[in-house]
Amino acid sequence: MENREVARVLRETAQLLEIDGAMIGRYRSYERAAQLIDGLPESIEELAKDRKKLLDLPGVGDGLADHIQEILETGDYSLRKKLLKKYPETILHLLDLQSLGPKKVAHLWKTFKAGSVEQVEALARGGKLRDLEGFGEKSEENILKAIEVFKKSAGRFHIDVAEEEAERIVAHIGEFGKPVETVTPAGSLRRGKETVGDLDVLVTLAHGKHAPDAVDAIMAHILKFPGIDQTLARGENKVSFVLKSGLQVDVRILEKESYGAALLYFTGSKEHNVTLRGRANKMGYTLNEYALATLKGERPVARATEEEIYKKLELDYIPPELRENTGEIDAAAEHRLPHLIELSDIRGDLQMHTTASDGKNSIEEMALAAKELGYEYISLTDHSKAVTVANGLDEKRTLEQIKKIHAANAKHLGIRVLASSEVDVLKNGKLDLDDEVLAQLDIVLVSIHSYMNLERAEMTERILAAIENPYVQIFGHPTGRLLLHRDAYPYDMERVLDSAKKHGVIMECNASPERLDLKDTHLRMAKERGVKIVISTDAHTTGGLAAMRYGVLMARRGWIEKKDVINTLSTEKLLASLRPKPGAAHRSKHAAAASPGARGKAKKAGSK
Ligand code: DGT
Ligand code: CA
Ligand code: CA
Ligand code: ZN
Repeated sequence: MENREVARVLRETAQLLEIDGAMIGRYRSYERAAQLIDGLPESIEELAKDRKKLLDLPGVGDGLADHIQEILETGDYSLRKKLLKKYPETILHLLDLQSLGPKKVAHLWKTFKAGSVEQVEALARGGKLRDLEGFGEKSEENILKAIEVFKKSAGRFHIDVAEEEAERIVAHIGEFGKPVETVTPAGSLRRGKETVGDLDVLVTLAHGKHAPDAVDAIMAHILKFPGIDQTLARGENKVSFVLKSGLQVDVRILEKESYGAALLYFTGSKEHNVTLRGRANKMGYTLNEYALATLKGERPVARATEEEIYKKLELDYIPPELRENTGEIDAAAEHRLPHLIELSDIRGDLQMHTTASDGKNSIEEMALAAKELGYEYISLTDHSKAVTVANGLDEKRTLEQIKKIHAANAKHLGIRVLASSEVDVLKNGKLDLDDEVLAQLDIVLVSIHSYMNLERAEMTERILAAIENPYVQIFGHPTGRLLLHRDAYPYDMERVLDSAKKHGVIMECNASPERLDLKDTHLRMAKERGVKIVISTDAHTTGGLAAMRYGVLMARRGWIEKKDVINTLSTEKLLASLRPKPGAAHRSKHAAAASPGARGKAKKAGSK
């Protein structure tokens, strides 16, 4: 059983307990265990083979160890099952709604016996929630908005979830051995889309004569994949099934000769394919999942690789991330496709949290894990005080944190740790920390975690005010979207990007698979204006640092190149590329080497 699955069972138990009105400590312990297991770098299943190791985990006593064992053995948990006799399973969907916590869900259940999204929607539409204690008209509105997001995202999955499932399936199919030659995920996953509807997997067979029932045997093997919940269809060379997570998978088995054509077809997007087919037709060809062929006589001219097909169509090779029919085919014809950024270009990570706020690892643990990844620098961005739920740091604690970071650097960890903060942008656009403290930070990153339902105009002004603040250097997760949970808050992106360009503020592409924010189209807008990008993981654990690749995928979808991204630079160049701090104009070019203390007396510049 995967860590994620175990964590899900524990988390749902915690939520059900909270709805049920259990004591805080009781459900918190389940929630904490879920978080812990989610963040573990090793497999909980492996770890649990040795009970002592399980008990060594922070916060895991005998009781919890028993529960985890039970979940691993039975795939479920008796307390969760018991609670689901009392409440409908659909009540868990209500908890997915951004605007409803367990308290409110419990209230809705008690008052109306409402235990599903449909029921709550009907109540909200009927104006039945506004008079309820703790709700109100605004909250009714927010619930309806959240229900819209829920419906839109039903049946879609975060990219990391889809990727993990795909890896497991690919490994399983690979175990069959000959004549299976390649196993490749195509579809939206290959295009690096932020959420995935279903997996499309292609299996090729080696050349030569196979046993007549080879394909049958392969299909039978595929259907033995342990994660399968239900088989949907089994055709001549295609099987479809649904995994326990609810993710659907289509696997196609094909001859190697037409692999390129099939890969092109099933990678999509559909819109890219349609335009490509149009071009093929104009050139006297047909293009389908088997081949690029002459219109007359249907003689195949290219089919084994995508490269050959693009070449015959007189196009440069188009990376999957660009295949959205947003100008990539013209660009490929005119040899002006971007040279997309790659994961190996990344030299550091500029947003992450430690135990000082809501992270799970210490300064040194984060630094050493980042060093393992080959990075030259990281920047620690613990929350500021406004984010009380994340134990945000006030001025005093921020100064202490800076000292701790300096002390860590003094130990020569082999990686530079930059002192930063994820400073909250307050409702009025002001920052959550005093200028004197901001002046002490190596990098000032700001972001929004409150009042996300402002009207478009007010939100635009708020963000512009933040960008105009002379201390602000990076704007973190700029649209606040939580994939499958919360839409981006609306504001005038063009004005904000123009202002970011004017003031030299960097826009973040947050790599957390829950965010991926800025998204592709916004990144492209930023690039067109010459606004620089930073790709950061926002990791809350050492394991979270691995999310960088999702951010790079999103950046690639936004046509972003190495030169657009500041964390491809060396430490010195990176620091020199940031917006200069107020009062730093007289400083020498050796900003990177200057001691932060020397900047302590920076004059108070007008933050509005
Ligand atoms: P998803 O699964 O919703 O995240 O998105 P995709 O892009 O993976 O879409 P999917 O699974 O429906 O189809 C995979 C690819 O196969 C798609 O990108 C293009 C191709 N494809 C599937 N059905 C059709 C079709 O009816 N016409 C064309 N032209 N292409 C199709
Ligand atoms: Ca798909
Ligand atoms: Ca599909
Ligand atoms: Zn944040």
